[in-house]
Amino acid sequence: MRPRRVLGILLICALLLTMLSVSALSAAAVVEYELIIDGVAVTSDNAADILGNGVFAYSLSENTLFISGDYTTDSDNLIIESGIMDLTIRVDGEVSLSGNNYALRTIADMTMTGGTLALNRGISVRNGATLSIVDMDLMIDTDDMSIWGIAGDGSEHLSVTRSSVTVSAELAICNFSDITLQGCDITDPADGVIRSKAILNAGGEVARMVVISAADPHGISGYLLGDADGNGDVDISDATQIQRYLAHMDTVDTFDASAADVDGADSVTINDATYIQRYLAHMAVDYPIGQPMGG
Ligand SMILES: [Ca+2]
Ligand SMILES: [Ca+2]
Repeated sequence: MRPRRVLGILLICALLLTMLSVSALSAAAVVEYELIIDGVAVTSDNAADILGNGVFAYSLSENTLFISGDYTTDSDNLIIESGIMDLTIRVDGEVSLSGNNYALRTIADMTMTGGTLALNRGISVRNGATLSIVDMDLMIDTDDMSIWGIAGDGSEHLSVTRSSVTVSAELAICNFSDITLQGCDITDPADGVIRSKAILNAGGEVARMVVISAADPHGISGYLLGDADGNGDVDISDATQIQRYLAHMDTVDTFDASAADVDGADSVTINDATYIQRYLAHMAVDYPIGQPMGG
């Protein structure tokens, strides 16, 4: 064989080796995220449909885990295990997750939001993380009374915003360094309080059943003084509704005589409409128009 030909073969071999190692590199470029769904590590390869059943999808660009269907497992795995910082879990529609271990454990700050999520096991928050539940309905009803509902490790934070949360478990909501509710309130137990890192019943024990209910759509309890038509804002239409009311003309279905009675005197009179007009004209009014009342 002539030397030039040998050189040519060597060059081709070198080229092939290079191509092989490039393809090996691209295979190795699969990224594994700190997210495990029922024992399956989430990677850049499977993120679009993690379990191959269309239920769980992770978007790296949105840092969001989408859940869009019911899922039941016989395994002893946690269903969702996350270490991703600031992960959002977005529930699409009404979804139920059912398993034998905790439904969810996070060791990093996480927001849950979206539709309605029903779990038969609890949520565990660890490592000082903050769990934020925002604009969703969450139900946890566990028949295994060794399982806690929504639980931290003592130094974690729980924040519930404009959401309805119903938890029935051995200890419903406990072991958080703080629990904050915005636009929602504890409605069960009736005298439930947030104290000692938990939601306690009137007897001072961690409640086994907790219901947190979203406040009215305007995010306040009761009503705004002067908001006669109940739309969450005080404007000229409130004065108009009062005038129609006094003239025995049709008013909106949401007409609120308590909100309309600005001065708290003689029920609803033309004076109340006048106070609203003065308020809208930035003139002095002796009553707290536009402020939340009642509730
Ligand atoms: Ca209004
Ligand atoms: Ca009045």
